[in-house]
Amino acid sequence: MKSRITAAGLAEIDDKLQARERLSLEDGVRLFASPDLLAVGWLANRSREERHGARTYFNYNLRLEPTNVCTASCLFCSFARLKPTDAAAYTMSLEQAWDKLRQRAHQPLTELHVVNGLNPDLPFSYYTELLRGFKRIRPDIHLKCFTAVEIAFFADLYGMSDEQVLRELIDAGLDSLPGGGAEIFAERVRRKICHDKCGADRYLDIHRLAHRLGLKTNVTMLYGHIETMEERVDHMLRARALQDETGGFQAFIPLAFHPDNNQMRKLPAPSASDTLKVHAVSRLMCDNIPHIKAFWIATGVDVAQASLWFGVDDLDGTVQEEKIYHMAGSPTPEGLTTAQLTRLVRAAGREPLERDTFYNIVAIPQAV
Ligand code: V47
Repeated sequence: MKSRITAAGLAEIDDKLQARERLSLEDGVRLFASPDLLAVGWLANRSREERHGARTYFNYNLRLEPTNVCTASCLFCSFARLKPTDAAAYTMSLEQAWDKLRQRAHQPLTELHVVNGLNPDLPFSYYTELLRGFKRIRPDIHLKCFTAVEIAFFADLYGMSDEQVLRELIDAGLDSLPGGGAEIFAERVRRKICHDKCGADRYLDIHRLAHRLGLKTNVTMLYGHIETMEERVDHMLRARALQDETGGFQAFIPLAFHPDNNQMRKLPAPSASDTLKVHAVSRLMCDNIPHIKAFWIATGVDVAQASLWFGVDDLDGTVQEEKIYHMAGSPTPEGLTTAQLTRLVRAAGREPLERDTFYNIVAIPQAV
């Protein structure tokens, strides 16, 4: 492999990795520029195996999006509806949202992942009651709810500080924050694709604050639209810098842009090789974030499976009821069973493990 790494122009990067030196912005850009996908993947896989061996994680989770009414006008979004009167706009009552969990009483769920549009017509008590109700129905379930963008929106709308919002939500049962809303941190891109929601600094400040208050969080990166390779690597480096400070990120999650039914529909979707490369480079750049997650709904199931040799050690979970990607044209199933996840990990020659949100092992799946 050494000669292939050298031929790919990656010998210096390989030396740095072996000497445990950190990769720079230029190194990241060089990895993206390399035409040798397998060489980049090999480096990422080595880092993955150093940390996790063949272990590959997923969880038994449920996705819920109680409202898609949203004041923000992100160009890439196919889910949000600006006006509550729009035919496809919806807001669940608390009972309807709680019913979604009640209906899954037979499933051994360990996590509920909740995200919403930025709905200006709901009181703050909607969200605190939502969480309290979920915990009443299933006291053991982990509530991973509300992106940093939602936290910022709540603070501005209800006249609270970001810290007050987080403290009240924690009091109501919030256990961690998902990574959504990060998009691309670079100002040039944000101005174009998501100008009217919380900026990169506030996103990172809210994660910093959440970590200080004892919450774990994830961080995402929406790729494959108008961003440059430098901007991708800059994004990874900003996540890495915060992780140096707090250690509170559990997973870095690249999210492949889906172009259907949104204002950027003229753009092509990212290719499979770009997706594999983004995950591989994420593993190499974000050297202090333990898990690199392929969200199979975004990558597609087959590419997520292949990514297990390109730096990825986590496949999110069963998901179920996802709307954001399916409204943007994702052809993936609504959910996967733990048996299906187990089979696809094993078929890739990796070791499947069912985890909880904190990566404690819940079950070692038997051969199926
Ligand atoms: O922030 C929206 C993205 C995100 C599109 O924390 C789109 O475990 C592609 O954050 N094409 C929400 N992406 C999803 C998310 C997430 C997913 C999986 C796991 C976790 C986690 C978080 O979805 C948004 C935005 O970046 N998104 N529209 C689209 N058309």
